[in-house]
Amino acid sequence: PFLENVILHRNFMSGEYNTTFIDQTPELFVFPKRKDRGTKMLTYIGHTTVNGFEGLSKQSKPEFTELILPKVSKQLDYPKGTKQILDEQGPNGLVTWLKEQKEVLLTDTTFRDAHQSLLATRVRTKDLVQIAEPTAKLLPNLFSVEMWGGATFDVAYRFLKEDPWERLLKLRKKMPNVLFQMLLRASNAVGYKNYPDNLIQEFVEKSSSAGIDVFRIFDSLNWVEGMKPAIDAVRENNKIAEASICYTGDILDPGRSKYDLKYYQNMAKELENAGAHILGIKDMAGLLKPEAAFQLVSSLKETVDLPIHLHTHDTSGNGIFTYARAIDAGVDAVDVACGPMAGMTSQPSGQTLYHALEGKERQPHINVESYEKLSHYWEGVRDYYQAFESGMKAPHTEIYLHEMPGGQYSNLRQQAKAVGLEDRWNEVKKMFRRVNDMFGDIVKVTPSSKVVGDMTLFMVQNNLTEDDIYEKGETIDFPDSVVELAEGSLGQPYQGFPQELQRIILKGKKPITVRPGELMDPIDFNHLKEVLFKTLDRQVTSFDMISYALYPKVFMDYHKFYESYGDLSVLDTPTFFYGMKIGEVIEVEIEQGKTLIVKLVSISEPRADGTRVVYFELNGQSRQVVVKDES
Ligand code: 3PY
Ligand code: ZN
Repeated sequence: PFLENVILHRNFMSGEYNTTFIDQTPELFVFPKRKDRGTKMLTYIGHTTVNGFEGLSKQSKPEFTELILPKVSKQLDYPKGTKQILDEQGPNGLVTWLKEQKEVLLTDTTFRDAHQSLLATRVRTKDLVQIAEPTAKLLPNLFSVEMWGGATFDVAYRFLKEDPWERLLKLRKKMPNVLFQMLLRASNAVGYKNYPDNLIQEFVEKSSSAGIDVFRIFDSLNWVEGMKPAIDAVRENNKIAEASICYTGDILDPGRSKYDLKYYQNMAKELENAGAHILGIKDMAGLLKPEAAFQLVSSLKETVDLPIHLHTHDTSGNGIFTYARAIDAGVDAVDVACGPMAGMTSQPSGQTLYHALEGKERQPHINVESYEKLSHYWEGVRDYYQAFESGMKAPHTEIYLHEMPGGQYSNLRQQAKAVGLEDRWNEVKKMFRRVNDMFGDIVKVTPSSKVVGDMTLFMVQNNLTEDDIYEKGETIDFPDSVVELAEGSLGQPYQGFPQELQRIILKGKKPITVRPGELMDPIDFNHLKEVLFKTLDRQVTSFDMISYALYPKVFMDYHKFYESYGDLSVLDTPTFFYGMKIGEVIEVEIEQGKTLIVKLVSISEPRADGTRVVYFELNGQSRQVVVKDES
């Protein structure tokens, strides 16, 4: 272990020691701890085998087929891609190049939104890193790979017990040729509330240096004012600001005049003036119908001089048709996912789009057979995560009524189930739309969509009607998130929050009208560093500081978990979720060239104190761990 840590590293010995070095190689700063890695890992496996994985009902490990990794030569150089264009020509050079392309360009979202939308964001770094090099070599013509942001950050720490920064650094090494794209919730960063401006700046700077190239920035209320600090920060770091409009309502419906073409044109112009390099259209719920896509893209093309990048979700089943019409109208790039991770609440399939555009001038220049090879891998990986599937089995056109974003549908359903409303799910969906209308027909995307969801569950659970809210509202304690929205803590909704309801919710408190960031004290990073140094008992990276500032409790819980169980990112996914079967043998490569062979031999009956002894062989030596049986 000594050899791998910092003291003998050549950069350290040569004196080139700085914080970037710590950030890029945090593993070198981990010094041996008392409890060895093997024991920690066996404790985790024992615990998971006996008690199951937190949040999943306990079941014995299913049989999975072996993953099929496409063969690509390690010796073969990476073909040059968009990353080289950005690095050599800068953001403006890249934008010029993008505008010159005849064919439609593709962003692949398999590494982020696809699994956020289908599998509750649960795909682990290991399963991404294994396919990273083949993806970069087989699909070098992608515009970008969306692989970070949105919910990935939070879920990585909270549920997968892994560090999202490490994911970024590892993937970057394996994919040096294609732009990396992330979803940034403007002043909400990768969280659910507004943060101080200096945290947004620090976040953008450090994620840029760790490997993000394209920042898709959106505000959950489409409030451009709230997006400016993030856009400025991205520009300062010489990266691409893809400032986005969140599409809501239906421009084809004359009854929904709040969000009409004019509204979107105005917002696009504002974003261009605010410094966008690319204009994103973020159709987070999949509401953009084909003809609407044609009209919207055509008119935005006339309004701004920016490339346009369209993102949709295929929930209704209309995704490909929507893209085809947007492509007719000249959209520059669209988001797709690899076949087995596409469709339904995810993005439309890249392969399907390729075939749909056969015979068309703008068919993307990708090797579709390569995409199919990657599909074989993803079919296998998706099975690993079957426990997190949303249950949606067919195209769902009701989306046009309730307007829930792709990632929220399964989440809210789970939340409804957790509070005993599973049988009333149809009512929940209806109420979601009711609440939208009560809130003045509001843009619904994280975190505003979560507020609509919270209010919905609150009303259904307490059997409250809309009339009840207006009649008895003074005596009702509303969920915190609802109060925060009404007081302006997430920013300002278009045309304001309905005043009567705002008064009822705020009960005399005055709402703010300025950008929440203007009222917040900046984060004192030096102080944070000291606190973390004392608590973590190791060198503190800038990444740790940002994560702690965004999610103090989540980060600390992750840290405690790591202290007890070590680095679990090395475990294969079935073992991570299901533990082991008696007699099973697994191999765990804990670092390059160092593999542990683990066999589960037997598990004792529960003892008087409620613990069980789990007997293993570790590299042929018997080892046992004591695990509390929580059943
Ligand atoms: C997110 O913010 O996580 C989203 O994917 C919104 O669509
Ligand atoms: Zn999305």
